[in-house]
Amino acid sequence: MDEIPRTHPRYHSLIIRKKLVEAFRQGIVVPEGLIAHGRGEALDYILGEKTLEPAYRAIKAASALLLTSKNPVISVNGNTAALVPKELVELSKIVKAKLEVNLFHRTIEREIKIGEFLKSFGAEEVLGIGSDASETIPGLESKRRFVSNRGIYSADTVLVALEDGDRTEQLVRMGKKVVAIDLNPFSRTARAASITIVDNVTRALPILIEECKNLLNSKRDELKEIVTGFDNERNLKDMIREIRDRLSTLSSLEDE
Ligand code: PTJ
Repeated sequence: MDEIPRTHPRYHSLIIRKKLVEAFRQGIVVPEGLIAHGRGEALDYILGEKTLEPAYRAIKAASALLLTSKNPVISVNGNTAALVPKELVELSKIVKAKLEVNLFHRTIEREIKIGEFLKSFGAEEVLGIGSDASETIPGLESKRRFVSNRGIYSADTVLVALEDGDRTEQLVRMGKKVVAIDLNPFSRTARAASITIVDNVTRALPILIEECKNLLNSKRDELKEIVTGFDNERNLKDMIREIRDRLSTLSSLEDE
């Protein structure tokens, strides 16, 4: 593959595309994952390709929630494995969360490949592969319904990224807390989740890791207060207002 010159104005964006295309050729990412990325890129442009204030607030609440959960699980799909494998493993170690492969376009070959890929970045155990995904999320038609008994099925908190709305809704119905990372503040996932981080997963995860490290030694009561003080609906509205204000500034004429 051609080298991308570091001086290219869209260097980072091109590197991310390259990672996804390589992971697609390796059989980790599905073609639909490339389409999903395109949608994400368009939304990221509207955010100005930076982490906005409401996302920082959601990240803080998500960190507190993950640190106070008994059985937190990080759900991994093809795109997240390709984009942030090192960070997924690091986060799982800091908050003592299990890693579970959960795919929309599920095949045993991809499950195994993603599991091995995460292990090459230091993961000790990866759930949800083959017969380990023997439990079923009720009310879900897609192959995302197959989950591990020790993982998503019994989790109290599940972190999902680039997810479809159906599973988030069902997980919440099962009584679980869901942390979603999604660039689309209007998606069903964003609205159904307990805490939605509207940001690019490539920016959000490193910030989430830092925030978890910052809060690691905080008292449980303080962490619980951060979680209960967070209102997802309000935060999503704040995010949409930020986007509106940004677009208003960009569209205003100087002499207005
Ligand atoms: O690996 P699989 O088989 O589980 O399939 C994964 C995909 C991504 C194909 C599957 O989950 C899917 O089709 O997702 P959707 O329904 O297209 O939703 C993806 C959401 O993630 C959309 O709202 C995108 O805007 C958003 N998104 C795309 N790229 C990013 C993102 N959010 C955060 N960071 C990104 N880099």
